[in-house]
Amino acid sequence: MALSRKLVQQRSSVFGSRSMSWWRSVEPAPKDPILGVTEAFLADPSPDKVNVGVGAYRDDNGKPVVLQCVREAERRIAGNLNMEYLPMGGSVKMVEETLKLAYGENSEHIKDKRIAAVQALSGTGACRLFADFQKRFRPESQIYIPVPTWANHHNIWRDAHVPQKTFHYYHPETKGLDFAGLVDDIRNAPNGSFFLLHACAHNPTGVDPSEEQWKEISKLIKERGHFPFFDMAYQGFASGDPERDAKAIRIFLEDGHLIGIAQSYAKNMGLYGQRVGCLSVLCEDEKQAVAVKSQLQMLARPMYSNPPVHGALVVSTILGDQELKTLWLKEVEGMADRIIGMRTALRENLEKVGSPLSWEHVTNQIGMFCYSGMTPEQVDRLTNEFHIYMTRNGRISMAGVTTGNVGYLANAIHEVTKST
Ligand code: PLA
Repeated sequence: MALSRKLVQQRSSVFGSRSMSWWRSVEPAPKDPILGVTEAFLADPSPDKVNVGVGAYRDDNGKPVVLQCVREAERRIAGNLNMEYLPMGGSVKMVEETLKLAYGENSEHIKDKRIAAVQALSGTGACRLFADFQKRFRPESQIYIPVPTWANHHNIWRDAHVPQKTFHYYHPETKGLDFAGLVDDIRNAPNGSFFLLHACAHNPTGVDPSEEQWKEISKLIKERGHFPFFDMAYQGFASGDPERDAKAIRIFLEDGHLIGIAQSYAKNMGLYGQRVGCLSVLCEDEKQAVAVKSQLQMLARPMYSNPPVHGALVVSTILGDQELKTLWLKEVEGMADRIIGMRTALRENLEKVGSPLSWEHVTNQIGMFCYSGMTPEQVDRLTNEFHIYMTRNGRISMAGVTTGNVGYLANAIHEVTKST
């Protein structure tokens, strides 16, 4: 008896020490540069705190918004919903409506069934699915990513094991597009490279190419035989009109490119946590599109099997109904307008508090973000002294600025930038 107890003890200590060693080498991961800001904000008890970190739309009282069209769609759905699995490629109706937004209501490509498209786990999931697809079928290729870009782009293509290169995009001195650098990089990339482009409202810079510049970019990418992949996370947030914000994509389509697009309803329908989006790949013909779609599904199946149903149903209910779609378009415009108003207010307040610096870029930039030009050290002071939370690259989420906090924000920005 005593012996067997000893044996048990020995055994458990062997198993115990072995199981302890399994994760001994695991170090804590670095904080996410964007979502880590939200964590720090939530932990701060100060009543003055302001969160202009993550790109999440707030109303003028700083409250999260559920769009009226979404509320109405949910009302219509309620009770009619079963909880069955969607197909691996997601809701066919949602995907159909989503393609119209990107490729155009009367797109030939949709009619010709040349687009392989699946519902994706919002914009992130669409990018990741594409990155995995790229790795599987073009394993030798690399992806060119703009500098700067949404930080998660680097993680996504890294985890898909696609080698990354960067291309020039933003010019810190002019606070505008580095068009010459961008053009050079497209020219010098090996033929047949993948280029990641923000379709509109570039994150984090708020700087988009002009229509003329897009035309040149498109021609050059075609000449060099590159593959353009568009991340369209903010359709509607640049101009207030989703149709106008699809301009860059339409230019590429006119030029006869084969393209890929990641679409997201997180921002423009306020469906952040529902994780609803779409990945599409324009193919040479219907047969190829069928094959590509089947492979995208094949990638999804062992990862998450099939996408969530609720958000997809909300989207298809809204976009499939003229009245709700009109309401949605009005609400998107309303969100974009409030942000534009806050840009003007921030600039005016900075000028009012006597900042000698130029803040013209605050109103020139478009979309959800203002790329302020503040240094990481200045951002740290904003956080430590003023409880203002934002990413250390100086990006301000204009969607978190309100009539109530814009004066406080401007004053704090002036305080930390006046000695430069
Ligand atoms: N692509 C870009 C360019 C983005 O800015 C974001 C979100 C996404 C894709 C992914 O969005 P989704 O998966 O929610 O559809 N960027 C946010 C949030 C708004 C984040 O970092 O996840 C941002 O604050 O930059």
